[in-house]
Amino acid sequence: MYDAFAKVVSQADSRGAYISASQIDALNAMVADGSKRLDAVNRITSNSSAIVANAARALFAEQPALIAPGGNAYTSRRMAACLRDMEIVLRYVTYAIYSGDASILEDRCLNGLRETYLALGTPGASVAVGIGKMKDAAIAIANDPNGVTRGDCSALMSEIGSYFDKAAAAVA
Ligand code: PEB
Repeated sequence: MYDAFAKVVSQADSRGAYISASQIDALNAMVADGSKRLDAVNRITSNSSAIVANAARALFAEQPALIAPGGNAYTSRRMAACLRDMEIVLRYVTYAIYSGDASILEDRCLNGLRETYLALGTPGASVAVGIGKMKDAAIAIANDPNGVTRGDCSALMSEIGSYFDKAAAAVA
């Protein structure tokens, strides 16, 4: 498991090289913009229940077969498992945002998830749709200019989007 700093160190070490000036510049920029990152994590974390519940509602409105008898989210037990899964993915995405690196998301959440869903008979493509809806909601919340110092958050927002995309692609 890496963060943005440990990854650079590990890559330099495996080459037996010093950390390059461009790598230092990139990490320096990440530190300089660090409050944006922490604000984004804080906002997503503190709205996580709403992000999950709204994404799930929208998913079931689009794909009602999931909650009809025989569906993959039918019965309270499966519904609970589904909401829990979405919450797990969102939580790991927040870890990736915080550390500026996708490895914790990849290693501890996405690795083997497609195979798990195949074995369970859970439709990965539907999970991916749910993740896409969480992405839109999370970015809308994280990118809200009200209540924070205003600045350009476009790079951070596309980084955040990339973690959701990675999660969706891993199960679709
Ligand atoms: C992954 N999900 C489920 C299971 C596991 C995961 C391991 C089987 C064990 C259990 O039921 O608890 N667990 C989950 C995860 C990690 C982990 C991401 C990462 C660390 O440890 N059903 C739907 C939707 C979708 C869904 C499409 C969006 O109709 C999910 C939510 N996951 C779902 C369902 C089950 C499940 C299990 C319904 C239960 C399947 C079943 O028992 O029939």
